[in-house]
Amino acid sequence: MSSMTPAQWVQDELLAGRNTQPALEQASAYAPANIALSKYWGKREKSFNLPITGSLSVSLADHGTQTQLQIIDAPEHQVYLNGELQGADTAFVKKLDTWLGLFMPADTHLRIDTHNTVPTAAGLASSASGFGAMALACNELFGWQLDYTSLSTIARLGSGSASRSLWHGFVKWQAGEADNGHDSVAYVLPERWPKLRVGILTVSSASKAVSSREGMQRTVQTSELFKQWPAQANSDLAIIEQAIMDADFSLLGKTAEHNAMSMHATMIGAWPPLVYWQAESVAAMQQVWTLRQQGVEVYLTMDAGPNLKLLFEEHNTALVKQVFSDLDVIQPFSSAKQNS
Ligand code: 2P0
Repeated sequence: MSSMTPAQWVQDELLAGRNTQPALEQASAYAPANIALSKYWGKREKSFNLPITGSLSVSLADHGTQTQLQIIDAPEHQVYLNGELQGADTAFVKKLDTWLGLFMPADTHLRIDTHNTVPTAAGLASSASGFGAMALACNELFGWQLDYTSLSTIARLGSGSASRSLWHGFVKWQAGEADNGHDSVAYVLPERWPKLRVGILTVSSASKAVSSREGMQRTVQTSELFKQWPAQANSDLAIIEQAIMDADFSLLGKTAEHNAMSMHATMIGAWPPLVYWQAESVAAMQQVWTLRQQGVEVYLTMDAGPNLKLLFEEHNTALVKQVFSDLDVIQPFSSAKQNS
């Protein structure tokens, strides 16, 4: 346990010597969603969202969150999600209020307009891009001039996976060791992989019954299989980093799929069991494996939801789309998007 609260750490250390009042009336920012190739599953500390292991993701280019902030003369923050005003008692607004309370003067209120281009709460990492965009927009609003790696710590305090959503490209979030998380930061990798494709196969865009936050905690507390997880996660992370450096797609895909399936095994071994898959998810997995047996190199990964994310390279796009005609194919390294 840290001797400091997250708010004390943010104000006294991260933002020491920087503006405590907004410097602008409004600001806006965009952050991409991200898909972990080596997953974050399990915290060593809850209030700072500190992970047990590091993780590595690829950002989803134009699939993410655009957020606009404006200072308003009102008694509380007004939060609009995809154009709809959200009630003050919704989980989303409460989470945002808590996060803003880390640094926002008590008498300053914002109108927050946040637009997701991925289905909210469907396991497509919208809380990651949401807090990523908030962190970037607040950096502008206050004129903090923090570098992105420092900003990743404040994004993490909103949602762990948000620490990976500040950049395009491959992003690594290192676990760190400190109690206050000053070393639990993310950074972008220099490698680009223009031929890499991520296909989003939406089985259901309904909100999930068990949040990843709750699911992660239940797994850590009750799953015997979770004891095996940190060693595998650390090893997978190192292998994936090497596969990226070597541009070895087979190794990348195989390790990412194995990592995701092993994470789900820890969830199934929790009590009560945690199964985010639906029948359609399993049917789609079988189709991926059949396709692979037929010689098409395609791998899958899944998060805390029923949807699949397929990993393949450009030359297999047509063959993959023949089987999954509704697939939303993303080019993480499309030329306009740099990994910075
Ligand atoms: C990931 N997930 O690495 C993993 C894989 C879900 C499965 O990060 O409690 O919403 O806010 O830190 O970031 C989802 O967890 O959880 C997640 P909190 P978060 O992408």
